[in-house]
This record gives sequence, C-alpha cells and structure tokens, in this order.
Amino acid sequence: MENRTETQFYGPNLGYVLELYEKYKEDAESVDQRTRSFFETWGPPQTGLNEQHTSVSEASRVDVDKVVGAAKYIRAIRDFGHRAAQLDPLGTEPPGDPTLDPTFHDITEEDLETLPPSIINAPGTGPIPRRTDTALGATKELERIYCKTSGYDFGHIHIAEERFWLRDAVESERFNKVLEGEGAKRLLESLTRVDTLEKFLHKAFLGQKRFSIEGTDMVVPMLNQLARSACGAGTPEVVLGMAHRGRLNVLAHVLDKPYSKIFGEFQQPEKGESTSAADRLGEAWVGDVKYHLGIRGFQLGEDQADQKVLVNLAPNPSHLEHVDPVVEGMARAAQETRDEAGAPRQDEEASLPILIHGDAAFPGEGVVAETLNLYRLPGYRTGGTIHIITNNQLGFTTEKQDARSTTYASDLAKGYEIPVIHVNADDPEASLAAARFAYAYRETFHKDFMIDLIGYRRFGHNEGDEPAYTQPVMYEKIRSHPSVREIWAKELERRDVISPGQAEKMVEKVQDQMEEVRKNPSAKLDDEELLTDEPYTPLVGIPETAVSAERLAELNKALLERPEGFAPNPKLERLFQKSRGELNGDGGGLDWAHAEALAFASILEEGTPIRLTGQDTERGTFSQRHSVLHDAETGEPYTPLHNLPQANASFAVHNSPLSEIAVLGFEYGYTLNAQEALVLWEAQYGDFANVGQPMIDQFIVSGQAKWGQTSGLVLLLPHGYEGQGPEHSSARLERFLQLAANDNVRIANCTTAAQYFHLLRAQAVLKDEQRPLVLMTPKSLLRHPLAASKLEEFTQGKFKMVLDDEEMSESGRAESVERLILCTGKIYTELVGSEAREEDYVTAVARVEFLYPFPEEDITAVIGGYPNLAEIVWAQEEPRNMGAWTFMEPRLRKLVDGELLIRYVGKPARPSPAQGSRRFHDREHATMIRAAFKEAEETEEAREREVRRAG
Ligand SMILES: Cc1ncc(C[n+]2csc(CCOP(=O)(O)OP(=O)(O)O)c2C)c(N)n1
Repeated sequence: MENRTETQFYGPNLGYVLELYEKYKEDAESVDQRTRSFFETWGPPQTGLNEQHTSVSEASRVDVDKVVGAAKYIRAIRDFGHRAAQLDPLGTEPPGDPTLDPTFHDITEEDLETLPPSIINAPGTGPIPRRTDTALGATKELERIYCKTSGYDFGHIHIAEERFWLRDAVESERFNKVLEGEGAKRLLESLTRVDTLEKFLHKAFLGQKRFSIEGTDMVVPMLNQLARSACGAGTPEVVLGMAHRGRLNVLAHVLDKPYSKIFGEFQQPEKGESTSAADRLGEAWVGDVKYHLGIRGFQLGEDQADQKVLVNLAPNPSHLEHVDPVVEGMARAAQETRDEAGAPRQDEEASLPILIHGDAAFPGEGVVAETLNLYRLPGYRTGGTIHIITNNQLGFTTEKQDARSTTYASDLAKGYEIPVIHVNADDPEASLAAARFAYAYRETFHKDFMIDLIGYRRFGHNEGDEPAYTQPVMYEKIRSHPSVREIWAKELERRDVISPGQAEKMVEKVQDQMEEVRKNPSAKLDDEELLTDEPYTPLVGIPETAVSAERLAELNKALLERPEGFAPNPKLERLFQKSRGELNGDGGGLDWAHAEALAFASILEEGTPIRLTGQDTERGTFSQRHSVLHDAETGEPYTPLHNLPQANASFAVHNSPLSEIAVLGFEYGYTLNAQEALVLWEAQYGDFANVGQPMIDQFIVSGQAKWGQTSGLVLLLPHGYEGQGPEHSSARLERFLQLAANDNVRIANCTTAAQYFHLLRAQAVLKDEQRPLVLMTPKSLLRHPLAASKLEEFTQGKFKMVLDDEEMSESGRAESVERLILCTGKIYTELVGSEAREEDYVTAVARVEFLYPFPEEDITAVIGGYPNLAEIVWAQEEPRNMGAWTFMEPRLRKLVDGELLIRYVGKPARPSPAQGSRRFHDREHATMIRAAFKEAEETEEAREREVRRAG
C-alpha cells in the first residue's frame, strides 16, 4: 500500500481497497502486514466518490458497506454477466449467478441510486459514467450490455492493457451497429441466400448429405464481414479452415462457388470425385467428397470495389480439427518474404487465418490445444487467428455433458488467454458485432480471438439421420423454431425497413434463380476447375547436385565467421574449428552435420529459402547441428546461416514446442503457400512422428491424390537400433512404405554424409516435381567414420539410389560373389565392420539408400554386376513385420523372377520394435550379422534358438 497522501481510490481500485478494508475489519490478520499497518495508520480508505466526502473519517460505516457492495456487484456483472445472457436461441434459461443480484452484496437499487456512476470507473473515464447519473443507472447499463445476447468472457485475460481495451470496447459498444436501411436489407438478402440454398438442396437432392448450416447461418455473413475487413486493411489473403458443417454454403456465399457447380456435384457425385487425370493413372487419383474440397475465391472490399482479398479455403479431411495447424502454416507462409538473406521478414497483416470449429470437436480433439499453443511462439505466430465455434450444442448425437468437462465449448481457449465472446446466433447484429470486435482485437494486439456462436442444428448430424431418436425434446423445439432469416425479416418489418411480404418475395426470387440454374446447367461441371493443381506429376531423375570445392570452401569459411564481440562457447568453438575448419581436414572426411550445413548454405546461395523446425532442432537432438550459437557471456544467439554473404534467400530455424501433430501440420501448410522453399520438420526421435500420424495419413501422403495439393515437405526422422529400447529406435519405416503408392512420396535412408548432402540439394531443386521426402536419419552414424564423406564426394556426382559394395565390385572380385546382402541404413556399418565380413570372400554388401519409388533399375544393375550370384539376403535390424522387408520382398522376387534365392535376415516378427536390454540387443545383432553371411540352410528358427540361448 502506498502512502495515503499519494493515494486516491477509484473504480475497481476502490472496490479492491474497500474489500481489503472489510476483510481487515473482520479479521485484521487476514490481510498482509503492509495493508494492516496502512489501515492502522490511516483508518478507512478515502473514497473520493463525491465531493462531500472530503474526509473519510466523515464517511459513515453504511456508506463504506454500500460502496463495497456496489463494487462487488459491478465486478460480478463484468466477469459473470455472461451467465445471465440469453445465449441459447432455443430458449434454455441462462444459469445465472447469485452474485448478479445486488442483494447478494447487501445493497439495494435505492443504495445504488445514492452512489455516483463513477464508481464503475475512475472519475472522468469510461463511457458509461459519462452517460449516466447514478450507480444504479450505470449498473443497469452494464446489465443491458453484459447480460443480453452476447456473453463477454474476459475474466481470464491477465494483461492489463488488453483487459482495459476489452472492457472499453464492450462498454462503449463501438462494435455494435444497429443496421438500418440498405445495410439491414443486405443482411436479409444474405440470410435469404444461405437459408434458401439449404432448403433448395434439401428438396432437390433429398437424402443426400450436405451437413446443413441451418441453425448457425450467421457464420456466413460473419465470414463475409471478416473478409471485407481484411480487404479494407489491404490484407491480400484470408486463409480459412473448416470442417463439413456449412461448408457448401460457405463455398457458395463466401467463396462464390457457382450454384451450377454445387448442383452439378449433387447431380453427378462421381464427377467431383474423379478427374480425367484418374483415367491416366488407373484411378490412383481418388479425389474427395464435395464437402471436403478446397477452393480459392475473391472477396471485394466494402467501399472500394477494386480492392480484392483472396479467400483460400484449405481442403480438409474428415478428421475434425486437423486442418487447424495446416491453416496456420499456410497463413504464416503467406506472411513471410523469403527472397533475401537472413531470417524471413514477417508481415502479420499479409494474411488473416480464420478457423471454424465444432462445439464437440474443439474441446475434444488434442490437436486444437497444440494449435492454440502456437499462437505466440516466434516460429509459428500468425498475428492472431479468429476462431468461430459453430456451436449447435450437439456432437453427432452426443450432448455436452458427455462431450466435455468444461462449462462452455470454448473454455480451452481461456488457458491461452484468448478472449471469448459467446453470442446467440439468432441475434444477427450481436453476431456481426462479435466479428467486428474480433477483427479489431486482432488488429490491435495481433493475437487470437474466439467467437462461440451458439445456435442449433436444424436436422440430424447429416440429413439422413433422425435426431429425434436421441434428442426428442430438443428437436421438438427446433421443429417450430423460426430460422434466423425469418427472425430478422420480422424484425425488419417491425422497424419498417421492409414491407410485409417483401421477405417472402426475396426467398422466391432466390429460389427461382436456383431452379433456373438447376434446370439449365449452362455452366457444366468443369472438374479441372475444382482442383488447384494437376493431381499428378511424374518423378524425374536425380538431378546433378555437386558443388565445386572452391564454392564449398567459401561457404565453409563464411559459416565459421563470428561477429565482432561474439564470445562463442570455447569448447564448442574448438570442436567446430577442429572438425569443420578444413574441408580436406585430417582425412577423416566430413561428418553428417557438417554436410548438412554445407548443403543448406549452398541451397541458400542458389536462392532457395529454407525453414527447419523440430524439437530442439536449433542445436539438434544429438548435439550435432548447432545452427544457432549462443554467446557464452550474454546468451545472445547468432545464426551463421543468417549471415552468409553468399545467401540469396532466407533461412529460418526454430525449436518447436513439444508437439508433433500440430507442428507437422503447420509445416505441411507452410509448404503449400511457400512452394519455392525447402521446408524440413525433424522429429526428436523418429518414433514420435506417429503422434502426428493423422497429419501423415490424411495430408502428407494423400493430399495430392485427394486434392491435387503438392508439398515438398521433408521429414527428418532419426532411426536406428542402438540398444536404447522399444522407443528411440524405430521411425516406423514400414508405415511410410505402406503408405507409398503412385509416386506420392520419396522415402530414403542414407548412410553417408555426402548422400545426405546430395539428397537435400536434390529436394531443393525438384520444385516442379514436388513430393514429400521421408528421410530416416541417423544417430550413431552422425559421427561414425563409415558415414563421413570425402570432399570429392561433394564436389562430384549426385545422389545415388543404391550404393554397391565397392570392395567387391571394383577389385576384380565380383566373379567370386555368390551372395548379395542388400540392406538399408545403419545395419550396413555393422555388416561391413563385422568379423564375418573379414572372413568372407563370397558376399557383397550393398545399400539401398532410396526405397521409394523403388529403385528397380539401380538394384538390377547391382545384381547384374555379380555374374555368379546365387542368393540375395535382405538384412535388416527391425523385426520381420517392420522395417523394409515386407516392401522389398515382393519387389525383389519379381525382379529376380525365381532365378535367385531371396532370404530374410533380421529379427522375428514382434509387437514392439526393439529390446529394452542392451545386452540382449548386442547379442541379437551379433547373431543376425553372422546369419547374414551364412549359408541359406541356417534357418531363422535355428537363429532364434541361438539368440534365446545367448540371452
Ligand atoms: C477426428 C474425428 N473423430 C471422429 C469423427 C466423426 N465425427 C464426424 S462429425 C462428428 C461430430 C462433430 O460434432 P461437432 O464438433 O459439434 O460438429 P458439428 O457436426 O455438430 O457441426 C463426429 C464425432 C471425425 N470426423 N473426426
């Protein structure tokens, strides 16, 4: 507490001090020491409420009680007024709150009448005291504002500046616009189109799924308003993500997809789901259902018709909410310019992300929380997303008490300090006010905002469902509940904006237009227009990616530069100078991380921007990368790749939050709007990628087939069996191989630094033939001598799909080879480093570095190099039901066509990828390696017995 002479208490401050004083009087020990001594010295606080109260000692005990009560009451209205607001259009009584009754605070309306309105704010501030005479008038105003059809849920906002802004925005009602004349009619026209489209589809295509918007129709005018605001602010792109509910209506009335196309898809459903490209590809291009398709459309500005904003609706799978992080990544990419060296430059006004959520999905799906967590992180922020829950108060058939543990569907947002407005979807003006509010908040604070648009669902989950089976009472109400169009039309009649019967005429007109389009489908469904990209691009050959020694030396030198005054960590710097100082160095070759740094540097020099993210990626899980250095004294970061004089494009590297699904989705989305960039996501260990499995299944491997959406995202997945137990061993190579078809991805597992270098460079070059690249990356190989590469491997040649056994193929020994061990990844080092190899003169070991698309020609060439071959052994470190075996076996058999024996060496099928015991691991691997070099009759069962004996 301050010195009394400096302290005047007003508004909320006053309420707080008076509360403290009350507590002090009841029990002096209940307040802290400083507060106690303040009251002991100065007595009751000076209210400053009215001029007559010049001395507090004159204030009667009754006055103080009243003021305390009034202050508490005012606070309750502001914080809990939403509990008394009529938010449910179906008329459910609001739950209310006892603190919203003045008598709860021991005050009456008469008491409030004796107090000045300034009690609710500091004198001279706030809009309400300026227009009211007494505290009663002021609290009535607060009730009117806070307890009507909008619920302002801001009590969780900690940042004072934002709190004050939010309060002022609510109480000034500056976003509440009473619509008059043409504006009011325009809204009626808009609601008429929304409502009539659903009704038309319902009748014309009876029983077909459309996931009607009816009950939350206002979302369409709200979206249009947001898009127009963005347009007015010069924002070029709105990125929109939503699920099935209301999507057709949004396509028609926000993105201007012609009715003819929508009807065409209903009339010929198969049209929207395949294209002529499918014929070329034997139906590999599978397409998607109409309520998942993405589209881009333009919105015109409100005032200037020459202003346009691109509205980009991301295609999405059925997997609810999984499009959320994808939209964020798309929005971020649209906000960054990447054509100069350094970090990309972000302009948060360059795109506006909007996410539409379901009331069951938003609190239920974990990806939502992961996505919300991104919004203030430097590597992921998008200047604020506007969220709208189209809250129809039901999941499929599940009601809220079974769907969430929170009061409101939106409560998760509160943990992220996102302001929330709950609004009754039957109040069009309040709904539009919420949209204006959200936009202004985003513009001011560049943060997320949530609108919980509370409506209902006119039909079942889809139009074929009978909702009365599960929600009979609710649906009895819905049956006779007027649509928001009808409600607004009536209101406009009451306000004399339209004449009786005018609203029905509007409906008839729209209906006639639709009927006309249906009968005369002049614009035939042009399936190519549904797609944003060609669905199929053949893969091309491996490009030349060598870099001259001079260029590499220059880049290397620049990477080792440190700015003036920068004090690197001495140990790390010594290590760097020693291992990366000389490219030809001690003859040991360049290691993995060094190769990566040079690849990145050369890619930047060639003008391709790079974005690299993942958990602890700046340093690297295995302390190998150190892309960001920290001054040993100040901690200040320094990123050599930002300061590369040769760079012609930006470099971004970020440690991600502890998330897989959202960050993976974000990077996928980023690639969609930054097609020129090389975007890499790194898993901490490859295993953890399966926490992002829906993103892999639903977007990364299938996005092109479903939506013609190409992505060159690189997944770096540490993989390899090093005795670390069931986790940290396997990136589940088998899963990716199983998902591979129709050249949809590239899958590789390389074993040398130079191979990694060339592959990264190839991925950066193959911009016209973009495919996601799934790359198994090493752990122990990061520093293994066999994985290091000589300078000439970087300065010559290119990526090789298969690495033949140079010892056996090139020393004239090829004729003696009877057995070819094929393998991929780290097991190669165990095979060639084994005693068995030393004693063996008939076995060659070749590495399949590129698994998909299956490098048939390269493998055939290797096999062809050994004329006396009798068998091929596929050796892998994974269990038989994992790794590449099930992928390789049929392909190898087809390739050798019965001429050669094909044999498996690896672990038996197991439910868990790896062993917990290091000892067991070592023994099992030793046994496996021996088995690979042994004769065919050494069966797997015998090997199993041996392992068991050893264990
Ligand atoms: C990840 C996921 N799990 C389950 C489903 C199946 N499903 C489809 S719609 C739906 C109910 C969604 O309710 P809500 O989020 O309230 O949206 P609404 O359809 O009511 O607009 C469910 C469970 C799904 N599509 N995605």
